[in-house]
Amino acid sequence: MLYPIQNDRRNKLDLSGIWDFKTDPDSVGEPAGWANGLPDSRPMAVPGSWNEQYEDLFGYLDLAWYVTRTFVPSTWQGQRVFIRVGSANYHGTVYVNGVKVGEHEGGHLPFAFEITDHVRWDAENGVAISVENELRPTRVPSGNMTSSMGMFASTPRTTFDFYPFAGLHRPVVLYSVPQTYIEDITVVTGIDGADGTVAITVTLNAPVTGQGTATLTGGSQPLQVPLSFKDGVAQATLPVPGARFWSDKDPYLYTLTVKTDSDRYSLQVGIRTIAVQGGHILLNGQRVQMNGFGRHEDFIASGKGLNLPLMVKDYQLMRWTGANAYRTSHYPYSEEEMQLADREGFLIIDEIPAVSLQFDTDENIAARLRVCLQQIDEMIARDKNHPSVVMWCVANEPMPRNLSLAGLEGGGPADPAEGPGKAMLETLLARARELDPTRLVTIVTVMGGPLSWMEQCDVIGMNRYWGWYVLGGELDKAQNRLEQELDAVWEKWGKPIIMTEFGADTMAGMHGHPDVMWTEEYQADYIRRHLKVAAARDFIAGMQVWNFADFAAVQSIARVAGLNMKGIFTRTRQPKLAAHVLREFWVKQPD
Ligand code: GCB
Repeated sequence: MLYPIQNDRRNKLDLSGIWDFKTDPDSVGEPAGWANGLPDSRPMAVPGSWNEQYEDLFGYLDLAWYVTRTFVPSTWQGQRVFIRVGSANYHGTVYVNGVKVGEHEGGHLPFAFEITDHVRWDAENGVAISVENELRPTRVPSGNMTSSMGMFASTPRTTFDFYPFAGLHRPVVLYSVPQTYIEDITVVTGIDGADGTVAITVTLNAPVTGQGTATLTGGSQPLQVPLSFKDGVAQATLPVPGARFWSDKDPYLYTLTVKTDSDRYSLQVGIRTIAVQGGHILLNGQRVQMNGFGRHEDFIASGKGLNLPLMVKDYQLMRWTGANAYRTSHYPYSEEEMQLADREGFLIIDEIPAVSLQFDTDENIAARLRVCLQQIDEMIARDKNHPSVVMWCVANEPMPRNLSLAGLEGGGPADPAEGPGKAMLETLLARARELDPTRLVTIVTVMGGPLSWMEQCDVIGMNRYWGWYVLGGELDKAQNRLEQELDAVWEKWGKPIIMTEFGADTMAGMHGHPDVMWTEEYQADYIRRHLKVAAARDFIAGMQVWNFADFAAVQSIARVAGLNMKGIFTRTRQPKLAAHVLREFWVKQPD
């Protein structure tokens, strides 16, 4: 799944802008021909979630239609034309000039359909996309489960703690490619002393024989290898003597250009390796700590929609805290984010939308497994060439049936979800490993979940809330329990541990002496203690605070004004006291 580009062989037309929009709660749009135009509509920005653009749409998650028109020039004629949607959450159906061209399940990942035969050249073309985001138990992530969260039940009824924003969240583009085109490129980099290697596999859309070249620029001189296509596939390795390796400290990017008789495609390449050894993560053979945040794509008005100025600002703020890493909690972020991370040198744990997987009935588990596997396939296909992506995460907080926040496993009867959970999680980890043996794999574990679920991970992700959900206001005891638990997990598995979440809700501007829960002082103290505990343990390979910024969650008595307030920054990106604590630890400042 290559990112569409414009060059001398390919064309790209970005349809971002104001589209026509109309809700369709009774599903009358298709028979009524809305794919050809909406009877009455209101303006809606694309990309963007619909929920925050109009007050009455805040809670609307059912079917809705987006329609726009675009001119397609005849200079594209003779090429193959596709429509590509960056993300439609949760289910999208695409129509071109009234004809249904395809549908896709699952948000946060791109999909494309060929539309060559439906295009009107040198004329206006109608594009309609219907999107719906119903919460269902068999979807990933799931909602509307029969089980309830008791007094913490939320509106809407998600199983997860973020607002289920709906809509076209990323750009919709038309692009054209030659009849025989480069369908995919896989780049795997290696290091041998001071030299690098760039191994390339190029796949064409047809099983043809032919010649091509791969050229790497950005070093002292361009390096080139010939490509010989057989059955539409060519493989070659470029040695890069005296290579400049990609890292969080020096995110150096080369440009790889693949050329065939008819096509040309360029992408950025960072030469790096990633591995684990004992309790450490090694980037280019050197120990690296992955410090930073769990985040969300979330902002006022744009919801989960691509917001480029916000993205640039967030990277600047993360750097200001000294962070060098983050997790795409709880779904793959935009391709533009990944490109910026390559350029800015962030180390990413890339996560599918498998938040709070439940292991209830065989039927439900099988339905979710199918979706999760599809999400892993699509995420790896999309992100496999980004040097910034160093780890695949196939689940966040899979849930035991009887969650007890008491912490360490043991003592009580085995949880009924343990067996089915282990089987499913190991299937997901195996799929990610099989598709990409060059990166690390993980699942992010919940407090009180079975330790056995960690067994097949390369790195153990631990979300722990000692001092917040458990032992709130008792930071001495909480610290003690945290230390015990980290040591026990290390002793059991001997693998690097990243604390993928720890945090305390904090109302910006609320102060306390003594520092009670919800005050800025409490969050600062809580974070400082966690970072000290980690600093004393060699097997902690990263500390990722929950969360980078306050974000829209669901309405419940646990979420003031519908916000999760564990941000180090507010939703409008103002620092809380704890941001300065991070700087103390993560930025080595001259006196
Ligand atoms: C978690 C979840 C995250 C929540 C967080 C919280 O463990 O992974 O999605 O937002 O806790 O703040 O409760």
